[in-house]
Amino acid sequence: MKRLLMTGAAGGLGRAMRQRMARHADVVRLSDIADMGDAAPHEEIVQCDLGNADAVMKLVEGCDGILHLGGISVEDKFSKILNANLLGLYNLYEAARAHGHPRILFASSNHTIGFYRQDQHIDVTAPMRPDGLYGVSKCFGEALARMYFEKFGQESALVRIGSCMEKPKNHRMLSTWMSYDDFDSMIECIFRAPMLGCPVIWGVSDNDSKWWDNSHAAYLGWRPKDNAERFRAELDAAMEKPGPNAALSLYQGGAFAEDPIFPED
Ligand code: NAI
Ligand code: 15L
Repeated sequence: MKRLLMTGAAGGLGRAMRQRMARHADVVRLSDIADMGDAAPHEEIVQCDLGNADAVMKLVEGCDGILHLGGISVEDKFSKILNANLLGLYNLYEAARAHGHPRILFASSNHTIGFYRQDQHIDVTAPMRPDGLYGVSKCFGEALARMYFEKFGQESALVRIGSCMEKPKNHRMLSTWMSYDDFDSMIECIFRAPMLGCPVIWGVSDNDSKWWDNSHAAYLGWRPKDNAERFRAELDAAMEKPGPNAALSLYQGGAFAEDPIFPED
């Protein structure tokens, strides 16, 4: 790509992926509502609120791919989710429509299906079962992306990320973990594919205990290489396994299933 936009650049995943993005595009435009530090020679920095339609329209101009990581990433007050994840996503897709349909990787989440139990194995035909308002916002995002595909031909990958971090933090993440290397190779496959369409893809490494089946997306050629199993002994030594009736052991979305609806001020 000539110019890749990465939103959410100041967040956990954005910071982890930032340097790697240089191999995907000549110029990487970074954006977030928060401070992103100084730009490297191949970077452009644009600080803005995804909820600001004019700012997002300018942000997307000149980009031929978008890695959309920005937004509220856990359960929160609905007003915050509404601005960043619903209005923000609408603004992004409208800007993409106005600026030549750059391909979009939308960071969706396993919390779209968080109420499935951990003894169930599912594929992308399973009905959504969001485990909170955050999960609902990702269901909205997937539906919005799908509508822009059907109506305008806008291609997107709807990546239901499990837990993308350096290593799994608890026993549930032995199933949900995706390594940074595997995410990076997924990004490459998504932006290189001659034809993408609008697939839902599970963002998970090749974990022995994974719950999700990606066989429908084999045409993208993504072959995750990491396996969370190598962290099991370390986790066993570091913490007790949660009891069998804890949300962390019962639901695919883990503790998110127990989150309250956060009141507005
Ligand atoms: P994060 O919370 O660390 O980063 C999100 C970034 O979005 C933050 O830097 C924040 O300032 C920015 N942001 C929030 N509201 C904004 C607004 N109104 N305008 C502009 N920027 C705004 O989250 P993380 O872990 O980096 O995740 C990145 C994306 O991937 C999120 O969309 C999250 O929902 C999704 N995801 C991440 C998973 C993970 O394991 N890290 C798992 C599933 C989904
Ligand atoms: C998510 O959607 C969150 O953004 C992230 O912080 C993790 O908690 C992840 O899911 C998870 O389910 O482990």
